[in-house]
Amino acid sequence: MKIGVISDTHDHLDNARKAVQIFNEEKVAYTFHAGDIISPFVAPLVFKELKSKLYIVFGNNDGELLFLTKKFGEIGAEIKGNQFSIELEGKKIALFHTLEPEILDAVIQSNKFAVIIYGHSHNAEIKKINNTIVINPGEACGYLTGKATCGIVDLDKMEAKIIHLK
Ligand SMILES: [Mn+2]
Repeated sequence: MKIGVISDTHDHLDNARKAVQIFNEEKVAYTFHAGDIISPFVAPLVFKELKSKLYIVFGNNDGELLFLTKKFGEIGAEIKGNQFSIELEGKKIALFHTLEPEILDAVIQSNKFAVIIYGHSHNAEIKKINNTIVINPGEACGYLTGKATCGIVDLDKMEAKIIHLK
């Protein structure tokens, strides 16, 4: 089973659409958004086309919390506050926008999660530490680094990849 991973879309509709298209083509079973969506209208304009279940946490730039929750709720997605974890096929996934480095390290070193997903830095990175895949899919918007990216994790193979959106 594959999961789609995306963060920091920051209202870039074209890149978010491309990511949704890739997630649909790759037939991901779930998609995780690690925050900084910004505008609620991104739900009906872009993420409505996503075929998989979508879980979202807020980022520090998400301000319209109530309307974001409402509009994403209308397309069947779930905004889970600032942090979220779920078990899929016996593998625990953690999702948050950011953590202090020492706290993030402690969560990684706990070995309790198969996959840890976060964003915020806008820098794409994949690490495998013990049995945990730690993935920052980078920024889907591409505004800060010039690299617009998302990610896909294969939970069966325990492999992750970064995908360039442009
Ligand atoms: Mn951001």
